[in-house]
Amino acid sequence: MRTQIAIIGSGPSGLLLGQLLTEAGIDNVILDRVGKDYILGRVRAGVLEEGTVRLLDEARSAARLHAEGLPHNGFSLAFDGRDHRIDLYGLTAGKRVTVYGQTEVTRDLMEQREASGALTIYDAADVTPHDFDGRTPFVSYEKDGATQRIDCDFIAGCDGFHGASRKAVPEKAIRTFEKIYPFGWLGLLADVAPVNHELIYANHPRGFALCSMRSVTRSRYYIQCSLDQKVEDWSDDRFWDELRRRLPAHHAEALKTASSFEKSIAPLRSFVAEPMRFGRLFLVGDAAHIVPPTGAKGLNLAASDVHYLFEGLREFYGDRSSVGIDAYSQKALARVWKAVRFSWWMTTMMHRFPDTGDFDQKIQEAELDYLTHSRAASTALAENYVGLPF
Ligand code: RFL
Ligand code: PHB
Repeated sequence: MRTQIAIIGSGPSGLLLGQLLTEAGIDNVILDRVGKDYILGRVRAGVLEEGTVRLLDEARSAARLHAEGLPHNGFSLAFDGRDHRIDLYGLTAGKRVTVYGQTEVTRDLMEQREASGALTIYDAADVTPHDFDGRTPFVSYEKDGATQRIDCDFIAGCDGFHGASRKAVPEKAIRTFEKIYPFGWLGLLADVAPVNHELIYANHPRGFALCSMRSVTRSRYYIQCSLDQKVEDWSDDRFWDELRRRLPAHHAEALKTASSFEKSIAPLRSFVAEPMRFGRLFLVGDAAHIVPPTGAKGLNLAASDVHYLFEGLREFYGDRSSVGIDAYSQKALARVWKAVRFSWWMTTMMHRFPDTGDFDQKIQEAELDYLTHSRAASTALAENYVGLPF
């Protein structure tokens, strides 16, 4: 088989890139090692920047997002028993974010891909990129007991942090930067009205908590937990009790609970691989970088990578110019590092670290107090949260 772009990974990066290419008349094939239902069973991000929504519009995959997504003009930073609202809309001259689950983004992109007739190969084992340092790259994989091969012009490695693309790059050609945080997030999903109409990020001596949502009837809550905790240790009742303790009293009293239908623990890490291009192989999204979820940036960074790569590929096929693809890594990384910094900063300010003492807690509270009372500091937070331009 032959295609122009072989895309490894059918997560948001691979699907969005595939849809933009298809719309532009550039042939592409997506391969994933798992099946559609497995991909749609993953519960992840919930906050979309305007740039991400714009790209989904461009991919003609945003109809349901516009009908069902919840525009948010602000969020709350809770500490010292009180709420402090960050007015995103007012501080950024009219920008906002949209709350709409990554699962739904993925579902919409998959449906649009199916309607367009573009090929996705699910349950492909041992997907491996080859010869990307030359002019004739190809991807091999195992399916139905046989080794298959797709020849292509370029390979897009959209296969997440644990994927095969980054691993195929020779060690001497890549540099990685990593920070592992000494805690995780325990997340819970339940069909119950959210405690507040906007998100609440809470700093508390017992640890961080986040009140988010998927709709007006579905809530997504997280609490910071230590890495030795197991999901089985957390009954719903234990989770709700712990969440209540970390919220200001008026929210704790208003919190409505229900049986959860998803509960999982995610470790927190910052990771960047440089560069993001190796000959005819490009790394995109989580395959190249990971941020802790505190700044809600992971999915949005995947979208900005896709934007830079898609524009480069469109120029390559449209104008026979490689200027765009040559600039991909540098442009993407400039935005990535700013989001890595922002996510690290939010994480550091909001969490209780194992060595956080009373002094460090006071410093965090002073920083939060400054942040919520200085227009300059709030503006810097808001500008990053709604997303730096791309
Ligand atoms: P994905 O979503 O991991 O998709 C990669 C796809 O590649 C496939 N794959 C392979 N296919 C073939 N061969 C292989 N060897 C393969 N290995 C893997 C996988 O099956 C999968 O289908 O990466 P992508 O597309 O780059 O998307 C990145 C986002 O998923 C991620 O950044 C976000 O979910 C991060 N994130 C958040 N981002 C936000 O922007 N806002 C948020 O509010 C937000 N909250 C979160 C998050 C991530 C979380 N977790 C669980 C890590 C909250 C959480 C709890
Ligand atoms: C979510 O709704 O899953 C979510 C929202 C905001 C974050 C992280 C996760 O910062």
